[in-house]
Amino acid sequence: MPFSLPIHNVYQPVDPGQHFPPGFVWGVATSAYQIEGAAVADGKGESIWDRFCRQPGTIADGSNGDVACDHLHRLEEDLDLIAALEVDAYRFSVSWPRVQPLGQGAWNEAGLRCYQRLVDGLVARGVRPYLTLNHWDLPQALQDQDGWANRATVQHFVDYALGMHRHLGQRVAAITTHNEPWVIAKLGHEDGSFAPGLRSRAVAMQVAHHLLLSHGLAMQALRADGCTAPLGIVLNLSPVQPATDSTADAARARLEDGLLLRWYMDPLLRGAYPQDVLDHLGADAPQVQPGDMAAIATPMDFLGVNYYTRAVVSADAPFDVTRSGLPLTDMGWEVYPEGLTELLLRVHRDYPVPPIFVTENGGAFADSLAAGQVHDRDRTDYIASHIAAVGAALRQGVPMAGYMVWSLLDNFEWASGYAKRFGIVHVDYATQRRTAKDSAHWYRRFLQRQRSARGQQPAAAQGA
Ligand code: IFM
Repeated sequence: MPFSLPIHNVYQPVDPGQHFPPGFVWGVATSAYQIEGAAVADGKGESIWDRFCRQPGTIADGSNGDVACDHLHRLEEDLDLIAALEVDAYRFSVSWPRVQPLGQGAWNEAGLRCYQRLVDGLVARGVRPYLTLNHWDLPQALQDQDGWANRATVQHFVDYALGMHRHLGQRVAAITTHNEPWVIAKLGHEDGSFAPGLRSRAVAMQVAHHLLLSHGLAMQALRADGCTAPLGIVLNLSPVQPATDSTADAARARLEDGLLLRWYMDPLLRGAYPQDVLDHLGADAPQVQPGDMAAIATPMDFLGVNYYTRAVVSADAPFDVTRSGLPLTDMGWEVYPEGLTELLLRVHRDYPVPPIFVTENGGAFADSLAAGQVHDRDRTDYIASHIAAVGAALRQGVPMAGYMVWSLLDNFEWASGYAKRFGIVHVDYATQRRTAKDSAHWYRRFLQRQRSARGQQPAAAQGA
């Protein structure tokens, strides 16, 4: 194998212990805009993130994803790297404007070839491709027609989903429609801190509705087209806890839980928006047409959950995380693995959930590269403790199907730029050299121990 992970003594965190069941999927995850680079190459269209990054003051370090990890020019090296980790699965996203520059109409053959090479390269190495259709980089041409706020974008997304299925055939192991619709709606259209940088709650809620509707309609269209890959959506979820036991804080926590979790889980799994949130939104509630809610509730094959931390809310002031006493990641997020178990138990208790993947989990920590090594004890502890939290949920009956580390590589962390490093593989952006951190070595050894406990070979060795 051209890329090897030299064995050296790495820090051993508390072992997550549990032997996960056969078939449990272990992976690593990325997204297109955060790693690909080649932003204007080979006929790619402009995305809303290409445009947003060019507006002064939007990105902490003034950077953008033009080069990022230069992944598309280093595809073979990165494929070897993924295989060397001995993961079962690689979760990636397709850049919609790379394959369909205007978001409708003509397809870009050069862009499609990138993903055909990626999928073929994964399959050839025994790694299962988990494809996400929308990880935020909407074609700017569609944004010029109001983007996700425009109901017409729903049908464009369905056409895009069908096109990708026809081009990639049955080689992908699973298809996710959207990654984190809450982020697109809230940060992109209400807070304005993410692309496309709009600030209207009414628009944000209409966007959320169109994302959910396009998810349901795309799943229906894909299945009608003969797609046999499991289909689902990925939500960013957290337990929302009141800062104190006051009635006001409890009410606020209930509302925030409604906006973050129930606004998405209720329509997807119960076919209706939560009434208390609709009442709170009043005139900002979205326009819903007959048949929309049934389409959104189209049964899914899996649910993806991205978990990083808990949310603590109070009625009158933002909660100061530094006062909780919990360790914080470089993003300022509390390290709270028990929140993942709590969250998984709750969604299992409250909803008829399909099998659940933790599709993202990981930590940004400041790293230092010295003598070809990165001793990222904090990140290793973070990942190990959250895997243990998944194991605890599994033991209590939650139908857990897999776990994927965010992220394979250090990458472009959206409005935070390149300063925040989530990768288990270090990227030197000046040279694009990749160096496996201790967390990557630990993850591979953990997976080896899991397999040897079950008498299994890695997927790559099985030629899966
Ligand atoms: O980097 C992001 C990813 O794109 C979506 N989920 C959260 C990650 C960390 O912020």
